[in-house]
Amino acid sequence: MAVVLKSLPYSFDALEPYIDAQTMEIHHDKHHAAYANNLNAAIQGTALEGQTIEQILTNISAHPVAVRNNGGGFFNHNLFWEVMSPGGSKQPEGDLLKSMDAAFGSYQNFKEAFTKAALTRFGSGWAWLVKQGDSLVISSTPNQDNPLMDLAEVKGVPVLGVDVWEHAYYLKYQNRRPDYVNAFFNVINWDDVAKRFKG
Ligand code: MN3
Repeated sequence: MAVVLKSLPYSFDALEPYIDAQTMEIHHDKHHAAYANNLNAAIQGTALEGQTIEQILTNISAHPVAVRNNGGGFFNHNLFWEVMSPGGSKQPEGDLLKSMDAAFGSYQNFKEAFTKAALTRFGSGWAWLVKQGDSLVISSTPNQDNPLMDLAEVKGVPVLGVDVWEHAYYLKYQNRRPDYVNAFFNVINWDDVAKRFKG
């Protein structure tokens, strides 16, 4: 079965002024659509057509690089749209906050470490908050890799991710990745992150 590109769960301008409507439209309708289309082209007629995207990613080292790049891109952007929201809670709460405190000492320490991961990722990639059992760690990956992949340096379940490819911020922020990452914290949907953490 082919993967399907879902519509954004909110309008293109819903995350203004932090993420601009034009970036959201191009990012979803062009970039994310291309990952979905290219993934479908790469798996068409193969045994991978019968697998979920999670199954494909957890065994990614066995598959062609086009599946790695486009499968990662397809999954990562599905997550990215859902962990952002114009509404939702603005700070982590409950069990998620407890685990965050246990892992990093405080929300503020988490924010600093996550920001550092996003800013020090050289070139294109992602920064992640990753669930490992009941614990949390921060990592970053190049290109469209993610922590579900068997070849990831830090493996686990991604519960929050920020896209630091230039296509995610260049129209509004140009070279100012720090301003974009700082703005991202205003649109994180902690309710969705908590749901992923609960599993
Ligand atoms: Mn992207």
